[in-house]
Amino acid sequence: MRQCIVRYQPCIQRTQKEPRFKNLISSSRLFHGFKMYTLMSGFYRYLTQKDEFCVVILGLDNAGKTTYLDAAKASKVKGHKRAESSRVTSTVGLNVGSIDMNGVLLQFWDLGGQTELQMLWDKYYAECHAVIYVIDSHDRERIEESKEAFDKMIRNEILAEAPLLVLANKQDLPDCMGVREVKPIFNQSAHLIGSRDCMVMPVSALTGEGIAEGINWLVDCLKRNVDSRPPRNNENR
Ligand SMILES: Nc1nc2c(ncn2[C@@H]2O[C@H](COP(=O)(O)OP(=O)(O)OP(=O)(O)O)[C@@H](O)[C@H]2O)c(=O)[nH]1
Ligand SMILES: [Mg+2]
Repeated sequence: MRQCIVRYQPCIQRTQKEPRFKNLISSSRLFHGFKMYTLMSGFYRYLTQKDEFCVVILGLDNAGKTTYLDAAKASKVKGHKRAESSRVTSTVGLNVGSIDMNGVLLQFWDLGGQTELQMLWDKYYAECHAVIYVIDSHDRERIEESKEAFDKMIRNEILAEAPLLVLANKQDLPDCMGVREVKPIFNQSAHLIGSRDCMVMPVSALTGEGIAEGINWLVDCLKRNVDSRPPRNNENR
């Protein structure tokens, strides 16, 4: 004779167990979902993250630093409209701009060049990866003053490994000093420049001549120099 065993399961017990089981499944799904999300977003960040470098733009007042930054953006940023030169006023403090190119993000810090503002330059040295030094090639009277400010800057040990782009600006003006004239003056400081990457280039921030070439050179140097000055977003690699 077949026995029929009916287990007694009180209703109350079933209704208590089911929701607990369901909670377990849903929290484990949530956990895996979260893990997937973290993995996917980390992977996305890895694919899209760009090395970020900071470049400080220095030089005497009126050298053309702010005009240069505008020209640099015009040469590398699609759709950037140049500011009217009559609207560019002397920088007091800091003017910033960025360029996204060749897999890197360049952050430019254009500082004021007036004598009393030069004291602030070294506050930016620790965080910058390269220096652009702008010279007014048309201003023969202040070339020695510019060289002195340059020497003071490169003497600073914090900048020892930072690539240096020296721009003989205002090449569009008649009677300006060409690179052949500017280079020997700044080469007198070769012992201070040492082994860092250094290039003197003729440019016109007004016409845009030579601007893109300088930026390309700088980006190559920054990429080569990552061991001594790692990019901002990647300092722990
Ligand atoms: N002809 C000519 N003029 C230029 C050039 N670059 C800049 N200028 C002019 O030089 C003047 C000063 O330019 P800025 O860009 O304001 O100079 P700055 O170095 O930023 O000066 P501060 O902000 O005072 O340190 C402006 O009248 C510009 O139009 C250039 O390549 N050629
Ligand atoms: Mg300026």
